[in-house]
Amino acid sequence: MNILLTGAGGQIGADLVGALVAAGHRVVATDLRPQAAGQGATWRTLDVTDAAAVDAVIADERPDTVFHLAAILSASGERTPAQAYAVNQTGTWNLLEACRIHGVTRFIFTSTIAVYGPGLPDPCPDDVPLHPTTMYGVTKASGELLCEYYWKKHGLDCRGVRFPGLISAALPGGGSTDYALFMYVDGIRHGGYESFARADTRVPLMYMPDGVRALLELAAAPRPQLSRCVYNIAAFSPRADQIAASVARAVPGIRITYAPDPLRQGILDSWPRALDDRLARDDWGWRAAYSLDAMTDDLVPKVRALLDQRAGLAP
Ligand code: AKB
Repeated sequence: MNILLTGAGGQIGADLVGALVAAGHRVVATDLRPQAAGQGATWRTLDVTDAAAVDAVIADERPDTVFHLAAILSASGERTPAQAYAVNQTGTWNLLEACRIHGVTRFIFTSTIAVYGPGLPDPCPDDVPLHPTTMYGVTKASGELLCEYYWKKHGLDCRGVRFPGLISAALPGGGSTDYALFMYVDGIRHGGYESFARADTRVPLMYMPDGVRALLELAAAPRPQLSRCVYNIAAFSPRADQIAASVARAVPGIRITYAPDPLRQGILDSWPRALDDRLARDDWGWRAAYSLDAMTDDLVPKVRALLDQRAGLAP
């Protein structure tokens, strides 16, 4: 396939670009800043808030599938709501319009547990009233509705997943679930971490290889099998102190303490603690492969390698 990604320089793109190239697709990776290491993709600069630029790149590259990853995450979005609105809301609109105008076949949307608000059942099913508490959640809920609209009104085959907090060998970037990733990164580089989330915090999380596989499997699923546009997907929902124990098993001697940050803790407490992903399982055979401990065993060497590589690059 001819694939174009937005926000390809972010956490998901870091793993998805390589997976798409390895699967034999032609990949155009776009972001505000093109990456030096191309991973076999062509890189182009793209600001998704610029409608003319979005139109021009879609007209020029003529992708058949677009993976729309560009977004400002929950914690950053509360600090810069206007920017979150521009990137997440206007950016999604710009992409959908360009896809419609230039006849793109398929649009893959990355939604999130942040579309949910407080007071929902655990595990939380796909179809419940959505009352998100963050600009990120508001714009992603709206993006889901836009996907449904463009599918029903214009036949643009929009599909997406509601991602749990994703964990990978990357440096954290503005999400409220970053406490989980920091336990690995700071646990390894500093021997400990003061978590901005309480020890009993519990939200849905997922290891990135499962997240990337979910996008690839959903993108490839025959449309008649899909009963909706956007699906919950789930993996595991440990308490923060259970993550700490899992990291400590693989990195002995680390010290994790807890000093909740009101902004991010408030956001985390507004999300469901677990997701019901039955519809994704039934419709396209979704199954997460990694448990918390299996993730830890795979991730710790990768985080060490990332930190070594960055230390090597440091002046
Ligand atoms: C965030 O914390 O904002 C993201 C998410 C759950 O979508 N990781």
